[in-house]
Amino acid sequence: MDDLLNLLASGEPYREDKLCERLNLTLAQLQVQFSSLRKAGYRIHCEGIAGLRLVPVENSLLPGYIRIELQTRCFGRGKILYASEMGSTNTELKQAVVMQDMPEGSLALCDRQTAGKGRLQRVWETPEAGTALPSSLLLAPKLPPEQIQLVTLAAAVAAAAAIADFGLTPGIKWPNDVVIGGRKCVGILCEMVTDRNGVRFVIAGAGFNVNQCAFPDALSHKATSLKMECGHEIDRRTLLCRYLWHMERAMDRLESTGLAGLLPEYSARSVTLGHRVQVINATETFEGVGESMDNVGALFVRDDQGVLRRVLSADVSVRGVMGYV
Ligand code: BT5
Repeated sequence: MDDLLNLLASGEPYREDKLCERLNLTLAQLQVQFSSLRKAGYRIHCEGIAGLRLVPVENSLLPGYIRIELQTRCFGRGKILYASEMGSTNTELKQAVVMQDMPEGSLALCDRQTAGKGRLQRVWETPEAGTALPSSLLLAPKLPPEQIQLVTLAAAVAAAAAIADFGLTPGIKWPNDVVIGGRKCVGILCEMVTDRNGVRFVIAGAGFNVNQCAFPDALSHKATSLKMECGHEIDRRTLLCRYLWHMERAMDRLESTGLAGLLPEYSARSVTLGHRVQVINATETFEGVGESMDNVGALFVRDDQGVLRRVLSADVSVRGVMGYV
């Protein structure tokens, strides 16, 4: 079926006899493949004598449509696991990595996530099918172990840049939130897959709020969607492909020059660096100003006594003192 999709990806109509010849199939076998594609949700249009044509379906995350739009070298070009519903795309991808050969750049995507994970055992809500974009990307970062958590920053930079491509002005709240107007529109959760040689893969999970019109009461003061911000629907597939393109560039920079390669863009969008923040960890809460980051992505906060304190993402929440950001 993949070979057939690859041929149809050009968007040109193909005659059935030509397809049979190119793919070395009988007409009956070809028709079975077409019927499977239609069942999976692909739209195939009959253009009379010119043949059959694959017609794009807006907002669809079907792998064949994604492949047509990708502009990347590697990201999104591995295997694409897609289902209308998954528990967690991160968990799905992690299980696939253990069970089968998954190349870097593979993805897990769904329309509705029923057990989306946040950091620190928190829940990521993606209830309404087709309005959000829960995505997980398989990475094999060429980074020393102590810099692996910078992948989270790269994902935040890439997600923000993809959103900016739609004319919005997102900010990055250290370390892993993309926000607009003080409300969160993307959450990022990177998880590692290790073996006895160390980190084998990083699964970069990014949950985009795309076309939601409202959020449950508990989230309404701190969540927003791209549609709520720009007033119109955004195609999730186009957004995904922009994100993958920016993510590939961000990872290239991170791998070649470390944090220095990402810092200008990260700082320009940061709503934490240079801003007043409140740090909440298991034992205390303090306020100060986000000052800088070190080369593993830890945040330095100058507290109100003038002491520079190093904050690691794993064990704290950082809030702006004016509202959520
Ligand atoms: C995160 O955690 O922000 C990471 C979220 C990562 C989600 C993606 S979706 C694809 C992939 N598969 C997964 O299973 N996960 C990843 P954290 O910083 O802990 O924020 C979680 C908190 O954000 C929750 O406790 C809520 O307060 C809030 N929240 C939950 N759902 C939200 C939403 N849709 N929009 C905005 N905020 C939300």
